[in-house]
Amino acid sequence: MVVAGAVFDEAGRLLAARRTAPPELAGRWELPGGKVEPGERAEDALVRELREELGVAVRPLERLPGEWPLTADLVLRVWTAVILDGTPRPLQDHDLLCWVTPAEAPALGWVPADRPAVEALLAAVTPP
Ligand code: DCM
Repeated sequence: MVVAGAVFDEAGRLLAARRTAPPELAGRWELPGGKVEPGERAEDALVRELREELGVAVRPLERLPGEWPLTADLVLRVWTAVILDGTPRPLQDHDLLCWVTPAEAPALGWVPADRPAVEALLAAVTPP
């Protein structure tokens, strides 16, 4: 499983991260996250991944209903989350971060799995 964070700021903007790898995904935007390790809880993996990738401490809030296929054996699940500590920076896997309003989000070049997830997110979530 791959877990990703729908991180909102206090203005209701969503954090998007631009991937640097693999080549077919480089330059496309995603909700930051990564693979759950064996024996790891999904929410713990999300906290770990966002600390590693962005240098922030987050609190997962709620899982977005649904999951989106990545590969034959991987699915993407998404949690809303808020930053408890730190300012996100692209430390690994990304070269650029961007806070987008819900109105701006659909125009980003999302990685394929994330586009329907972001559409579901924006339909479902009233940002804090
Ligand atoms: N992935 C994705 N969307 C995300 C996070 C990850 O499509 N929001 C994909 C990209 C990789 C795989 O999941 O193929 C593992 O992610 P990572 O390389 O970040 O661990």
